[in-house]
Amino acid sequence: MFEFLLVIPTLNEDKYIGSMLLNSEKELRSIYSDGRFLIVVADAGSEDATISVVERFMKNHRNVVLTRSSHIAERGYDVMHAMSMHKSKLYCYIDADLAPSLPYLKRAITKSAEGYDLVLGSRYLRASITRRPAVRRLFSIVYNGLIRNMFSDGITDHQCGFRIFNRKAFRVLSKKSTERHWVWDTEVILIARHSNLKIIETPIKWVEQRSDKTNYSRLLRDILLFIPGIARLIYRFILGRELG
Ligand SMILES: Nc1nc2c(ncn2[C@@H]2O[C@H](COP(=O)(O)OP(=O)(O)OP(=O)(O)O)[C@@H](O)[C@H]2O)c(=O)[nH]1
Ligand SMILES: [Mg+2]
Repeated sequence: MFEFLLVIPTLNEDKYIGSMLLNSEKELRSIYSDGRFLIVVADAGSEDATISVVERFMKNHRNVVLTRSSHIAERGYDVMHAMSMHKSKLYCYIDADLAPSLPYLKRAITKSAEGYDLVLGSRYLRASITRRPAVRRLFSIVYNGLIRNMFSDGITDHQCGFRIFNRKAFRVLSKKSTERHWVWDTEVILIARHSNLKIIETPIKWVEQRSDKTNYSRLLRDILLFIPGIARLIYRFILGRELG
């Protein structure tokens, strides 16, 4: 059994995956000096150089593996599937473009060791460092406020791609999770609350690297995708249709 399993979901990430692998491997080796950790890149059929960058890295690092799916828009499912392939004490996922958050990993792992089942990275705590295009940031804050009020969960960041589950949390989530893409990040929190798991948020550093400008067509696509997803979450977690 591994001490720590890190899953990095990817879709066309050749700009970021190299430094993400290098830095996460270095960080995990400093925390787990016995090397009992595994990094899994869960790729959704990248058409850029992501696969070749990962395969090159794997030649010199035996604790890195690659899983490949041919379906896009199943990030949550891909992460859970990659986790289910390996036994570990802790399961973590971090987005490929979040290398700046890695120095915060040790602190998050300490929270797991203190007994929290779910440790959630957050961009909106006092100690977090966040730089994002203004419109994206505004939408993210509105989304989080909306979900926090609707589900009374007290969580500041429902969509951060930096999380750690312990075995108990992973077992519960694999049994109850049904969302497959972006809404999955929010669903995870609601399932955990519904199942009385211990949850804590921890600060991260999030520096938007892709662009200083908001991509409006992507923003619109995301909003349209979230509306039916939130409706499903309301049905399950507010109208009480979630089964035990
Ligand atoms: N497996 C899988 N991963 C995906 C998919 N779509 C995106 N990803 C990965 O999921 C992570 C988060 O995606 P991002 O595009 O960074 O999403 P975001 O952080 O909300 O948006 P940005 O602000 O543009 O960074 C990245 O590592 C992506 O490569 C997908 O369909 N399948
Ligand atoms: Mg991102």
